[in-house]
Parts: sequence; structure tokens; C-alpha cells
Amino acid sequence: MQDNPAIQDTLFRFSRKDANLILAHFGFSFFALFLGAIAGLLQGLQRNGYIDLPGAIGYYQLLTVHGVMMALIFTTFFIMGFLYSGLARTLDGDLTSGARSFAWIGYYMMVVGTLMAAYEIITNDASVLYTFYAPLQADPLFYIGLALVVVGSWLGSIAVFLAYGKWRKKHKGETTPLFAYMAVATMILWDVCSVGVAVEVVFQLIPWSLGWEPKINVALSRTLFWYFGHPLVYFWLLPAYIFWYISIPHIIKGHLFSDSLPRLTFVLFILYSVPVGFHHQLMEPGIASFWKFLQVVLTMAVVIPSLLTAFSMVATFELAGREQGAKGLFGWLKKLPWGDARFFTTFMGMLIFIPAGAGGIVNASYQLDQVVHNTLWITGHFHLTIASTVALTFFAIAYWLLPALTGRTLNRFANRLGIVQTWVWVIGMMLMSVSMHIVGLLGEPRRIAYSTYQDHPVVESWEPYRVLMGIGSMFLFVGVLLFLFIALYLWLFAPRREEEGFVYPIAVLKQPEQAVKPPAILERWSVWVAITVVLVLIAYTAPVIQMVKHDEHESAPYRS
Ligand code: HAS
Ligand code: CU
Repeated sequence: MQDNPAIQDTLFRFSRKDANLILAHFGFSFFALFLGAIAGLLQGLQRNGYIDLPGAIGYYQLLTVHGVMMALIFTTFFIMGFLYSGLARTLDGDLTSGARSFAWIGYYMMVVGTLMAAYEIITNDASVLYTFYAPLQADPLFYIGLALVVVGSWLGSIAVFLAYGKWRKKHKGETTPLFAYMAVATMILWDVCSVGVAVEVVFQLIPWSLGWEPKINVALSRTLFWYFGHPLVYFWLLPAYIFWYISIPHIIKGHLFSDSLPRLTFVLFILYSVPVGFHHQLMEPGIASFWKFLQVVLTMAVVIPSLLTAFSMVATFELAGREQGAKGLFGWLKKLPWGDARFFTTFMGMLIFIPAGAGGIVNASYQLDQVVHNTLWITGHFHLTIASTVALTFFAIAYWLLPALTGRTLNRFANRLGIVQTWVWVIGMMLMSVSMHIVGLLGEPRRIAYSTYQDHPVVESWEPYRVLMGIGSMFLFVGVLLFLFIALYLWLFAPRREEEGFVYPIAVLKQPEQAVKPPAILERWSVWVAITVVLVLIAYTAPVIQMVKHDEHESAPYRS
């Protein structure tokens, strides 16, 4: 990018083939979002005592639809679509036909896998939540469907690597465009971590659900899951960070803060986000405390790249404001484009990430996790992170990328509605997630249907928060409907654009000619993957051997 500052404002058009691929991903992700929202509303109303569910629908069934559709399907499809868009833009304007073929095969595998898993959940044969903890058992088709989703996503990562490899061959010695660099890092992270869940599904869950194995090693299955499950949250976060680092500075009429720092940030994520899964298992037996301690230390290390991001973002805002003539300590705040939905929606996500991230640090602290583990505090934590910070950023991306793909414009009407949608979302999330944090501290458990706990006196103290959580979930449902309305409008009905192309917001350095080339070591992927593997081996080998040796970790299935 620094080699080519002209990319900043040149009008761009996606090829029809690339646009179709990206739109297919977005379309399916919105379908998942819709299903997830219906389930979210119903379960939110049930668990807070507002409604009774009709006999045929179960609370855990809804919770599974909600978690799988929101956390696994909406995110993965949206992320792949977004990454393809930025690669097409920054790698000579085309994803290339080889990459597109892999991307399409991966897409169809993920669609078929999702439909298989969804069928099992809807027929109530897989009410095992999105974490599918053993010994809860689902029908084999559910696991096979999920395996297809994972393999499909691997094909998607091959598409990313192919497009990148081709570009590098053609542009020897040039700095890889920042977007492509970050997309490759994101997919490396994804491939390294999803091996864990693939091993769990293929070697443990499928043989066991088919009845080939009578028992399952529960401790091992949870460990494999969280080896995957923690980096999974960064697979959601990193695409949002790509947008923050690369597009937001352009949208606020500023510059890229640095071309090397974001690369370093992403390398740190590859290194530290995998060997930390035990911070989800701090309260579990069968893992010696030394290994928990080690992984907590590494968890604190993975906070650093987020702190670097916070620093860069505020610096970017301030510099942009001052370039536009802002005076005084905080004058630059006034220069930010508050009326632009692409910025405002993202900014609210950033703001929410400050308490959300602090909550994460609480969770990662052993003694504090004893208070909050398995309570609604945790549910509050991840609704602030994935469902606010990340989701709001994805909404912001959709607001400009959808019309860009369909040759339409983000007009005033859609922009205003986007801002209204953000407020609805933020208010709903504050009502729901703040209440979840408080009621979690008061002891209300997570993953539990409505219960009065035999009128235990403590339940009385939860009541006001249950009311707020119920109201919050209604706001959020309206928020999803509004978002889907805007998306549909931008896709099909917004005014057609008059210009030949659109500006893909890609920021450049202020003085590209004076820029220092990012150190070459940052792009030696084999080095970073090798160090990651070593860290993983150090953090996991001994405890996993312990788990495998002890058959008291084995359990017969539990099937509802
Ligand atoms: Fe987490 C549980 C620890 C981040 C998601 N997390 C979960 C679960 C999910 C989840 C889904 O250690 C539940 C899983 C389940 O079902 O059981 N989490 C952390 C830590 C971080 C963290 C240390 N989590 C995330 C992100 C997620 C996510 C990101 C999704 C996207 N989490 C935990 C732990 C548990 C856990 C335990 C298990 C607990 C248990 O008991 O079960 C860190 O990565 C957070 C670092 C972030 C920061 C914030 C930096 C702030 C920034 C914003 C800057 C603002 C600007 C605007 C620029 C330190 C970057 C300012 C502008 C102005 C003008 C002022
Ligand atoms: Cu985690």
C-alpha cells in the first residue's frame, strides 16, 4: 500500500464474479443472523419469565440455534465475504479464478454442513449448545455437518493463500498490502486453531455418537474444544480490527498510523491466542494448577495486541482531528464524522470494547473467575465483545460494502437508519449485558431455563435485572430486523450509483515516501507458525498426556 498511495481514492469496481462470491457469503450470513435472532428473542423472554414456550420447542434447543447461528455461522460467512472483498481490492483488483474455485467449493460445503446441523437442531436431536460439551450427545449428522463447515472454511483459507501467493510472485520485493497481510494472518490463526475442534469432532464425537465408542473422555474433549474456542474469538475480532486499522482512518479523513504496528499486532495474535484455552477451564478438575497458571500468563500476553490497537486508534483519531485544524486537548473529538454510520457504528463498538475487554481480564484472573464462572456475567461478557464490538463493526462494514457490491449508494436515508439501528443495538445491549454482569455477580447461573429455584430468597434480588434483560432482548430483536431491512434496501432498492465505481476505504500513510518498510521477518509465516506450535506443545503436552492416561475422565452419553 505504501508503494501505491494512489490506491486510496481511485474508483474501484468488483468483477461480477468476485461480487457474486462475496454477496453469496453475506446473504447466507444474514439468513443465519435472522434465525439466530428469532431464537435469541424467544429464549431471552423465556429465561426471564416473560413467556412459556409451546411444548414442542425447548429452551436448550433455542439456545443451540442461537449460539450456532450467531457465533459460528453468521460470523464465519460474513468474515470470509469481507476478507475476499479486501483481497480483491488490494491484490490487483481480482481474486483470481483459482482462488474463486476454492472459495466456492468451500462455500457450498459450509452451506450443506450448516443445513445438516440446523436440521438436527430443529428436530431436537442436537440440543447441545454451540460448545457441544460432552457428555451431552447429539445425532451424528450434527457433528458431521459441523465438520463440513470446518473443512469448507479450510478451503476458504486456501483461496486466501492462493490469491496472496499469486500476488507475491508477481510483485517480488514489494510490501504486501496491509489488508492482504492481515487476512492471511487471520486465516493462519483460524487453520491452526480449528485443527483442535476437527480432532475432537472426528476422533471423539462422531465415533461416540455413532455408538462405536461407548464412552468419551470428557476432559480431553473440552480441552480440544477450548484449544479452538479461545482463538475462535480472535477469528471474529481480527476482521473487525482490519476494518479499524485500515478503513476507519480513511473514513475519518486521516491516515494510517503505522504500516508495521498492525502487522506486529496480528503476529502477536497468532502467537498468543492459541495456547490459552485453559482460561475457560480454570474451574475444571483434572488439570494441574501449574498449567492453568501458565495459560493465564499467556492470556495476559494476548491482551497486549488489543492494548496496542486501543493506543493506535486513539492516536489515529487525534492526528486526524488535528490535521483538520482541531485545537485544545480534546478538540479533535469534534472533528470525527459522527453523522457517518460507517464511523459511528464502529466507534460505539470500540467504546464498548473498553469495559468488555476489562471484563475479559477479570475472567482470566483465577480468583475472580471463581466468582463469575458459569454465571450470567460470562454471557454479559460475550455479548459485549462478539455481539457488540464485533457485530457493530460488521454492521458498519455491511453498510458501505453491500451497495458497493450491487452498484448502489449508501444514501442519506440508509445512513440515518444505520445510526438509529446502532442506537437501538447499543441501548438494547446496555440493558441486557450490564444487567447480566450484575445479576451474574448476584449468582444467577448461565445456560439455564427460567426457574424460581423453589422460591429461594436470592432469586428476588435477580428480578429487576430479569425485567431489564427481557426488555434488552426485545430491543436487540428490533435491532436485527432494522439491520436486515437496511441490508435488503442497500442490496435491492437503494438508488443506483452514477459513478463508474466506488471508493474502498483504504487508508495510506501520511508520508508514504518517507515510510520505513515493515521488517521482512513479519512476513516469515513459517517462523511464526513454528513458534506457535512450540508454545502450544509447551502449554498442552503434559496436561493432555495426564488426561488421556486417566480413564475416570470417561463418561457414557447423556441424550435428551
Ligand atoms: Fe472472552 C469467555 C477472557 C476477549 C468472547 N469470551 C468468553 C466467551 C466468549 C468470549 C464467547 O479468561 C464465552 C465462552 C463460553 O461459551 O463459555 N476474553 C478474555 C480476555 C479477552 C477476551 C482476557 N472474549 C474476548 C473477545 C471475544 C470474547 C474479543 C469475542 C469477540 N473470555 C475470557 C475468559 C473467559 C471468556 C477467561 C472464560 C470465562 C469463564 O469463566 O467461562 C481479551 O482479549 C480482552 C482484551 C481487550 C482489551 C480492550 C482494548 C480496547 C480497545 C478499544 C479501544 C477504544 C477506542 C475508542 C479506540 C484490553 C481495543 C476510544 C475512543 C475515545 C475517544 C476514548
Ligand atoms: Cu477465551
